[in-house]
Amino acid sequence: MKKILVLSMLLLALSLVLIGCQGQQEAAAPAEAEPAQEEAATELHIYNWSEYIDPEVYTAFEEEYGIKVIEDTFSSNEELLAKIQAGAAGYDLIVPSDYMVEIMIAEGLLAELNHANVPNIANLSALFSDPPFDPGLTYCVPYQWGTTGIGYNSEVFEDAPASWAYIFDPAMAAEYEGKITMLNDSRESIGAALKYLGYSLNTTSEAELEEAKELLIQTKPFIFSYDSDQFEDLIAADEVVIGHGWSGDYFMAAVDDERIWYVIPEEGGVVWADNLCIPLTSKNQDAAELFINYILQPEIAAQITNFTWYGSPVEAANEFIDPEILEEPAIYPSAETMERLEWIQDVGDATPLYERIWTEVKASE
Ligand code: SPD
Repeated sequence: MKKILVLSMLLLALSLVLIGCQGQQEAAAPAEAEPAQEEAATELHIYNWSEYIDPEVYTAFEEEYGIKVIEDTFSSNEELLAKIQAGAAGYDLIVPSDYMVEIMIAEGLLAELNHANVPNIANLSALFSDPPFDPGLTYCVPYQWGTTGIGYNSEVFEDAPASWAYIFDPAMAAEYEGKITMLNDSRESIGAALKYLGYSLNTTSEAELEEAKELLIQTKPFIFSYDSDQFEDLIAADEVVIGHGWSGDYFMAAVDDERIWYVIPEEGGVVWADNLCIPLTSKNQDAAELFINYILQPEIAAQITNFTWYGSPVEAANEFIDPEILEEPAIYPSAETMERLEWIQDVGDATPLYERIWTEVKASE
């Protein structure tokens, strides 16, 4: 009798445990079975470079999908990285350059793209379909590309100042003292000095980087400002006559002021591509992918290039791009010129060295 009682109690305990487990499984089931549903987005927050899209593209997207686009801007990849690393969670799309995509992937800051939502990826040119910084376009889609070189006032320079010597050779720069700008950008400005010295702009040699630092410090008295936002406007305003900057920004300024022009230095410069990526913290991934797919349409991609004067990675856009842009060798460089250009790459452990050098250049008197 006692044995039967003990057995019954054990059976009762076991059933209670099983019921408890089942209850727990039932409670946990929805989270495991289905990912959290995104609410239909009414807003899309983009963190972009300034003046990097025709605002009409935002308006047309808003009208078509009823999603309001809110843009915030940054001036360098490092500023973008710092903001995302600090946990800024409000962005659905960001626009890092090539090497920064690599860094952000390694730091786990980006969401993988759902390619099923971005069928217009097929419109990309082969050159941009499988970039080394994001193989298979797992995380991002190339947005625009361009070069970094020299912008100038063609009334001051009869012949294009096609050498970094105009900025870095003290004898030449002295002639334009206080009338020169350089980008406020560690990798770009140290990169220009490295190119002038004949080194790779991805060097990790401390000696070469120290040499570039000394050159930048020696050049500083001739510099009006380190500026990545209005370097082209400063030529238009006659504040400066020459500067280090991004191709499209100078060409765009030339639409209103035909004295402004741009040249790729003979020593070479930077070729870069900026990319649309979704931060891991975005709550509107579907809407972000909808926008990416939207701007990959040939006519929209061309509209963006016709506004920014930067190259489009969408090959099918070419037939809609103004011939003046398509035929400009400083926007779509020849294969020969391309050989003189270098992509900025993630320099890994040497990154703090670049940052220290840039801080020292900026702090020097
Ligand atoms: N006004 C838009 C400029 C975009 C420049 N991005 C290029 C970064 C290359 N390091």
